[in-house]
Amino acid sequence: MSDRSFRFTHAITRRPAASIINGLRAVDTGTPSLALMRQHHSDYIAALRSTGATVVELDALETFPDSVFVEDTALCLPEGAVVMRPGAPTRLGEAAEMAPQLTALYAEVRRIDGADSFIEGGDILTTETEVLIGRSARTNGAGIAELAAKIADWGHEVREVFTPPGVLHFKTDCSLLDAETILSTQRLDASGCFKGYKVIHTAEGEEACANAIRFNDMVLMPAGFERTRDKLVAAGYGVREIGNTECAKLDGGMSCLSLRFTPKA
Ligand code: CIR
Repeated sequence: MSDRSFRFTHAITRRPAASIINGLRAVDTGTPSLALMRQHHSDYIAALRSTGATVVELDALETFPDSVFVEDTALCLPEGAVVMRPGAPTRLGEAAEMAPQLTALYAEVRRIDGADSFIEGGDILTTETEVLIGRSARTNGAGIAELAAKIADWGHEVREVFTPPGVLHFKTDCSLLDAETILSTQRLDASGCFKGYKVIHTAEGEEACANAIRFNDMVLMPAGFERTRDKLVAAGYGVREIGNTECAKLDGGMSCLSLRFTPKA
């Protein structure tokens, strides 16, 4: 089996804007500290770079408080990229800001442009064999159907799955660990969507660390979830912990902070 779902030469990130304090959140657990978020963000970028990848750091976009969460603006595949149409009205314009960055790196960039289509990258998990998309408050059936049609000729099959109620994105509750293994909360795995994959569950009470990323030889996960970290280490993964307390106040985790890809030469 290949490993193109977790080996990448590039990542795109965007510096947190001062307006992040107005970012979207399901529950108000306090105002994020911009200084601490910047520290965590630079630790995150350093970790990605330590694998040898090229990491683009885009300037902050004050008009869009949530723009640090670049993952939601695009789906990056080996054959090309697709610019999303975020379902959060305050985030819709972030996708257009990302499009030229992708055009500079990819030969082919497509766009979700149906007026009724909404889809955010956080709802999409690309594995070695399929693209899983969770319908959510941000991603609707029209968005999923349009994306499926737009990537079919690149050889990617879409499977619609379920985002648990009250959970922001499908990937809030799961991550790819390698070609056949997923890190998932028990509540998401219980839906049966990972049949055929090996699944490692987050430890009880540590559901908030399900959003991790496998990036080359490393698994980046939020700091402070020791029991899940120990499970991953015991399973043989090279784990790097990154502070995520400030992004967590805005329902963000490791995957949201980057687009990860290998553009076709
Ligand atoms: C939002 O609600 O859109 C942001 N505050 C958090 C986005 C997190 N993105 C992600 O999980 N891919």
